[in-house]
Amino acid sequence: MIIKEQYEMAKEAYERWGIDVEGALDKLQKIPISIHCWQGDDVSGFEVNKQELSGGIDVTGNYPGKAKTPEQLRGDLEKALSLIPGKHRVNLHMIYAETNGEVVERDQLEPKHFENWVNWAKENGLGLDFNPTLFSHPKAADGLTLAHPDKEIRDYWIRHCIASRKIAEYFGKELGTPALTNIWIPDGYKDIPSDRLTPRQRLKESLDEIFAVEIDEKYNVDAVESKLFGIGSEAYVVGSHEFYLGYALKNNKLCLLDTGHYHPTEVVSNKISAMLLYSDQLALHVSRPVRWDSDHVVIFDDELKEIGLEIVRNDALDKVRIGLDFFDASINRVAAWTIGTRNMIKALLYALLHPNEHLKQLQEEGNFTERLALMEEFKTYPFGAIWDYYCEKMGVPEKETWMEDIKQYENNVLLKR
Ligand code: RNT
Ligand code: ZN
Repeated sequence: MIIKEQYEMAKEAYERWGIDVEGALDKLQKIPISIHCWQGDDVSGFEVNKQELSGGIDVTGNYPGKAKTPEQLRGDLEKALSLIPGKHRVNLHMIYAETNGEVVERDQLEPKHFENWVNWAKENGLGLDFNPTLFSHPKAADGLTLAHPDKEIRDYWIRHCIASRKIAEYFGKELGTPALTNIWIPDGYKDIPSDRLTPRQRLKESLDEIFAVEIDEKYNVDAVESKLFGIGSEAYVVGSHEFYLGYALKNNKLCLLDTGHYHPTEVVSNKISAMLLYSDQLALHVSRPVRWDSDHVVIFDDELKEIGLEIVRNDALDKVRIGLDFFDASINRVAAWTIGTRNMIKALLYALLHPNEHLKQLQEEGNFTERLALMEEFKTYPFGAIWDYYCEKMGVPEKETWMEDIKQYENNVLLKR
C-alpha cells in the first residue's frame, strides 16, 4: 500500500512538469536489455576441451556457486530474470554450444548445438543475441585471429564467424526477433608495432569475407566491437574505434560501443548522438571500467544516467540495442546480473522522467542558468518511488527485498554445487 501511495505523490510531482509517468512505464516495459550469459560462469563456456580464458580479458574472484552446466546456467539466468522487471534478451557466445560430449571444432558448429537454448528462450519468452568466440582457443594463442599473418588461421576464424551468423539467423527465425551477432576480436600487440596498417588491411579483408555471406536482416543483424587495449595488447589493437566506425559506416553494419573500451575520460554517452546522425542503429555493451577495462558490475552512476538520457531524449529507444558486459566472480553471480540489469533499466526510467523537451528549449534559448538549475533539482525528484511501483507492477521484488531471494537461492542451489 505504501508503495502505491508514495507512487501517487511522486507521480504528481512529475506531472507538474507535464511528464506522463504512466506513459513512461509503458515505454519502459517494451525496452529489452540483452543480458550476457557469461556473468554466470566467468566466461568459461561448455566446450569439451575447454581452455583457460584468454584474449586479454580477465575475471577475478572465486565466489562459490559458478554455473558448470547449461542447465545450471539457465537456472541461474531464470532466477535473475525473476528479479528483473520486463521482458529481455539473453546474449550467448559460441562457447556455450551444447555438443553432447563431442569435440566439435568452432568452425563446424551448427544451429542444432543451440537447440536447447532456443527451446529455453521460447519457454521463457526471451530473444537471443550472439557472439563468435575468438579467444580461449589454441588458434588464438598468439593474440591474433582475423588479422593473423597466417592465412590458415584467418580462414579458420572466418569460417567460425560465418557459422556464428548462421546460428544467429536460426535464433532470429525461431524466436521471431532479429538476433544481433557481435564480432569482437582480441587482435593486437603488446608493444609498439612497426606496422599498424597491414594487420588492419587483413582484418578488413576477413570481415569482407565474413559478411559476403548474405543473411536476411529480419533474422540477424551484425555488429563490430572496437577496443582500445587489452592485457597483452597494450600498445596496439587492430580493431580500434576508428577502424570499426569506418567499416560499419561503409558496409552498413552496426558499431558496438563497449563503455570500457575508451580512454578513461572519454564517454560513450557523448558518442550516441553523433553516431546516430550517420547510422540508423548502434549497439552497446554497458560495462563499468574501474581504472581499466575491468568489467565491474554496472552501477547507477552519472555515466549510466547520461547514457539513458541520451537514448531517451534523442528518441533512440528503437535505434540503440542495449546489451550488458561485465563479469565479476567475487560476488554472487546471480546478484551481479540482477544489480547490473536493474540499474540499466533504472537509468532508462530516470531519463524518461525528465522534462526533456523543456530542457532542450532552455538550451536553445541560451538559458543555461535555468537549464543547470532544473537538471540539478531533478536529480532529487522522487524517482525511487516510481521505480518501486514499477517493480511491484511488473511482479518483481521492490527495493532491496530481492536479496532475500538471492540468499535463499544461494543456500538451496548455489552452495550445493
Ligand atoms: C572484451 C569485449 C567483449 C567480451 C565478451 C566476452 O573486451 O568487451 O565484448 O567482454 O565478448
Ligand atoms: Zn564488450
